[in-house]
Amino acid sequence: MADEAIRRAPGRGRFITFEGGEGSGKSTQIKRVAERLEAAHLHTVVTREPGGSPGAEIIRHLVLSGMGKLLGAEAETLLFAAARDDHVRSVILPALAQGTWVLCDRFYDSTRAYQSRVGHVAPALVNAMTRVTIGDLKPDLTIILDVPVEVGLVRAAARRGSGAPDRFESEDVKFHQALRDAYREIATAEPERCVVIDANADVNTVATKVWTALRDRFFVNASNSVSSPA
Ligand code: Z5A
Repeated sequence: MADEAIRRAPGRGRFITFEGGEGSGKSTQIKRVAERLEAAHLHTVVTREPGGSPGAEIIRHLVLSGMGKLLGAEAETLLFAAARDDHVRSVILPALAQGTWVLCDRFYDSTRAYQSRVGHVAPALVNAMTRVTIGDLKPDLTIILDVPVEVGLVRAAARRGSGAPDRFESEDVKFHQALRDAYREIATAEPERCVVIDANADVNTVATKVWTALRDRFFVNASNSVSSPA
């Protein structure tokens, strides 16, 4: 039924971002959505931030190693911005221009949440960087996966196994709780773009909720359809 509705949807791409705290299940859910869209013959690109393009992946390595933190909060923010600039220009905009659906694991809300709201980097700097890197580009839909901090950290630790935690995984519980609050604030401020999903459930249950959010936004009610992403 839903897949039939997809086939009848206008043939242009959409830009969908997935956000949330540590271990919220973004990668897992993006994979499910991509499979479903592809099954409906909608061309889909799955990408991520920081990273997603060769240049941005180099910066990702730098940031997650903790090097960016050593440079200071503002410089680290500039690294995320530089990665985003390359990613947007070389991957996201070309894909959207070709009508491809772009599913992105984290985007500018991560900078707002991690660097600005929790990291206390001045909103003026973050906003200026956002203007420079993305211009008019805005996600058509942002899915925010919400899980209690303890649940997300246990999931992330289980996945990591005996590997060392990265720069953000090493932060304390207070940091991760502040992040969760930050994402809720972002969603409250932009309800037309953001959908918060309770991700403290099994993978299939969360996938159903995520798919319902997509279906409601893009495929069922024409009044919910969005303007061109380009
Ligand atoms: N960052 C920033 O500070 N500023 C920015 O502008 C940007 C990013 C863009 C990138 O980390 C870090 O960069 C990120 C923010 C910062 N910091 N952190 N932490 P990353 O890309 O390496 O990792 P991540 O984005 O944080 O992803 P994640 O939390 O590690 O994972 P996830 O994609 O949300 O979850 P997952 O991989 O799908 O699932 C995690 C595990 O849980 C895995 O074993 C799954 O099988 C399991 N899982 C998933 N769903 C479920 C359910 N429903 N039940 C049970 N288990 C589940």
